[in-house]
Amino acid sequence: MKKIIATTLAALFVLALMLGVAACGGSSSDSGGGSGTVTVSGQATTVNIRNLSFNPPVIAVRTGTTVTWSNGDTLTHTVTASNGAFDSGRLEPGKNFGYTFNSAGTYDYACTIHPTMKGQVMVSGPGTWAG
Ligand SMILES: [Cu+2]
Repeated sequence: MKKIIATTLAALFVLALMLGVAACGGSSSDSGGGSGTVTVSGQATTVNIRNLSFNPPVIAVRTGTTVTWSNGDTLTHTVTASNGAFDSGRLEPGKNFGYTFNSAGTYDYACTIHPTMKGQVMVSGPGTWAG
């Protein structure tokens, strides 16, 4: 009987290890940290603000695309382009800010309240959208 219990415990331990590894892998791919550029194929996309970061931090879009920043954080942030192209002003929790990129180029932006919050929008040639 003791052996059965020991075997069961060992099996549970291995199972817990596997679940732990799976959970770790899931959360790291979830955070998107350093996972590179997210290419947007549609004419509109959303960047979520939470935990003092822009998600995804780097996106690639076509001219004519509207990007909406949605502040899902508990703090007020700004979405401010370093080249002055756009500036949300103080974006309170739950508020959105949208900007349509009509000129190709690379747009670096940051939160002026929390300068470590940075993002980038890369805009290339005209997009073709059905309808
Ligand atoms: Cu901020």
